[in-house]
Amino acid sequence: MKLDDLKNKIEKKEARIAVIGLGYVGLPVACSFARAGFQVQGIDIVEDRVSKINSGISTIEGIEPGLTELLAEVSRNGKLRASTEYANLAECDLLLISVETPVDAENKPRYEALRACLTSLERVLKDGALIIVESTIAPGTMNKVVTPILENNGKRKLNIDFFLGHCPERVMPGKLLSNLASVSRVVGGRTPETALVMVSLYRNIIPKADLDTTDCTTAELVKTTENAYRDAQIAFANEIALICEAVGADVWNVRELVNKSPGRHMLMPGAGVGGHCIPKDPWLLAYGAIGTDLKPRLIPAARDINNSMPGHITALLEKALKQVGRELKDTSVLVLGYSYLEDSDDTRNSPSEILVRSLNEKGAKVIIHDPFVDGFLGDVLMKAKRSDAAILMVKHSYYVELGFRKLADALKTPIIIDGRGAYREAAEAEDVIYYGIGIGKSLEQDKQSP
Ligand code: SAJ
Repeated sequence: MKLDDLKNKIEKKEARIAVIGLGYVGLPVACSFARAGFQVQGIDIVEDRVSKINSGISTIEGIEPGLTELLAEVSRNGKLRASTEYANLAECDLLLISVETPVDAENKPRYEALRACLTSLERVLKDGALIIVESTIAPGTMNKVVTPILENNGKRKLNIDFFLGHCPERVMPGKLLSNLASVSRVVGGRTPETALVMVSLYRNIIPKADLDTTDCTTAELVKTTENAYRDAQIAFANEIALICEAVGADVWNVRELVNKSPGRHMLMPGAGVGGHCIPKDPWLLAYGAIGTDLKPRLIPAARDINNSMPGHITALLEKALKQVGRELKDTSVLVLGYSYLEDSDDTRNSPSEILVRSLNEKGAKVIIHDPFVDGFLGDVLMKAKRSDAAILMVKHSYYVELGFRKLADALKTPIIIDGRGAYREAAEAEDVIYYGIGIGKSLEQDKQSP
């Protein structure tokens, strides 16, 4: 009966919605439901974030088309209210959780934020409420972590006193709002009836895309798998790049020809894998197997390969410096790109951060440029004039348009290490010492032979 009540309240837009965690996942969701006509109560532990949101100021970094205007509108008309107090959730029928779920140095999930949120929520939970976790979580988390906290030693009974679902986010920084409305979602309900109520809820903000109903465990697996899959694909491309370097071929040519074979879609090798989800989600997936006889092997191996790529870039630089009788110590190195992704200002888990740390540890003097990241802006050629070598870590359009020639001519020594295949033509320039991911040096011998 309670689920039917909930469905009716959703259809009449009388259901009160809570969104807990007002970051790059929660804030667009809160704004979207408010725009759809629901009364939304946002919760966040950061006071400053709450006050900015209540003043209609977006707290999401970077350019997010439409979000600032929408937030201004729904904060002004009162449809979205933010607070740090969970007491404000006592009247909420639907509670969406989008708090951080990082992994620690041992690659185990850190659920402190999730547990704290659930514990606070449990104290004020309205009878018959539906709680939906949007954060990415390891398979089994809904059953082993979320349910026990909310049942609170028998104080409540799942599917009697409250209902549970998992609808993992599929956000894309830079297009948070448009993506939220147009990308399909996996709608995992603890019961099939719950999943259907979730569909009626999400249809208000996702008008057309598929809302695929399933159970919670499947939803946990789909989200972590889709990102582990991408990580493994990238690791495969990186391993092929290393083989091409070893045997003297060009991985970019190999990749182009491989992808002409039906059903092949080899991704791009590169200087590493950063971002808010690809480096972490494979570990959440692998963690799901903890306590079983299965020990995942491919997932950790893929992570290991991708994590090794910044070190490989350093090795290529050391090879290039050796050619001119130099070593890393006291060499000025210009790192081009500090964000984790081209044409983005997002630096989370950036491979460049790992590279810079290792260059500093080896005594190099590091100069960083990035046209999107505050603190690393400035005239790239002026920075090149002070540098003995340049490493391209991020294929920003700005660097592609600049081209390698101006860069090489500005450098004190024309050494270019190419982590993203942006300057492949430099391999043909006699006056440039060029090393690129996946570009084998023996190509040089073929050219010099009569
Ligand atoms: N990368 C490579 N080679 C590739 C693709 C990416 O080295 O062929 C590197 C990038 O340089 C970056 C990292 O991997 O450092 C991640 O890049 P990404 O393109 O996967 O971008 P993300 O991290 O923003 O991934 C998001 C994910 N979306 C969600 O989690 C909702 C991912 O599932 C999407 O596939 C991806 O966006 C996308 O396709 O844009």
